[in-house]
Amino acid sequence: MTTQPTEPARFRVEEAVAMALSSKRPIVGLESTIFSEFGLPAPANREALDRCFRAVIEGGATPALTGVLDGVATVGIRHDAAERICGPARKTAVRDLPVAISQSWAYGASTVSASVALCAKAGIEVFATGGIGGVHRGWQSTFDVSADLDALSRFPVVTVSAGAKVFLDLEATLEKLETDSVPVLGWRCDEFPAFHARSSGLPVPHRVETAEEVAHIARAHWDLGGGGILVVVPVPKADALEFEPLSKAVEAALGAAATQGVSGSAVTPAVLAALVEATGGDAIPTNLALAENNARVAATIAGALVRTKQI
Ligand code: PSU
Ligand code: MN
Repeated sequence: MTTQPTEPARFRVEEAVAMALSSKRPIVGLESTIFSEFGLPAPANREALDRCFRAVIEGGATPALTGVLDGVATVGIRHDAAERICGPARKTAVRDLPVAISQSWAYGASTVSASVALCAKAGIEVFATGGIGGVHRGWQSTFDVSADLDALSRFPVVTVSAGAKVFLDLEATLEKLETDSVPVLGWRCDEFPAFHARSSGLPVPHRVETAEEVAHIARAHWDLGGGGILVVVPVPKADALEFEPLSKAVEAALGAAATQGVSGSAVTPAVLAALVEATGGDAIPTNLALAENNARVAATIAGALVRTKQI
């Protein structure tokens, strides 16, 4: 009898996260794209990583950073790999995951969609990001709808985000979430937050006040066979940008991206970079503050979910 060659490990849950899972302690998933060259410019990306890790830990949970490293889809990338995480990457959504694994990409930075998929596979119930991708303006002709929305509807994970960026079509994004049966919960707010700004003028379908409420809604959703839940948290007041000047900056950013002729997965990183420029860098501290705040809220929700599981 011949022995089969050993398959290389393609999916790994690192030890700290594996231990937290087996002892039923709270865990918060984190994406890597926001920390890579596609998210925030250096050195803000490194600061974001440090602050998010700290917020999760101080909130009593274990951080589970996701990404593909040397062809291994990894959940729980350690903080000591921070330099690599903040370095050059290939943007990796769900559709790219099998390729990143098979072609052994050195570093595939996971977007929200890939991170939520990996969290679900590992059994992690809560995930924090800055802002989700959504339906792009002009979707009628480009068909550009982020795979984040599809992942939110498919995988049973609570995603915590500061809403979505104003360069998207936020109204269409909310419509798509409704079509896909994703409960959207406003964290102590009545309006869908516009990432840098606390509100967009669009109402959220439901408002919640506590992590326990979110946990009960999630359990009920999952009992009924539901997929993901989106919790939207407005950026803290002290760090928010005003909606009006922000909209102007967005127009400028979209114009700049269109002039460069970018399309597909390059659109979001290009507009993000142009937006930082158009706000004279004002967008960066706001982005850092909201990412940290989301990680903190996610940790409290992870704690509440663990408690409801034990009932
Ligand atoms: N929104 C942000 N910052 C980001 C992203 C979105 O405010 O860094 C990243 C996330 O990783 C998100 C991805 O999942 O962009 C969405 O890309 P696309 O629009 O190509 O689906
Ligand atoms: Mn797209």
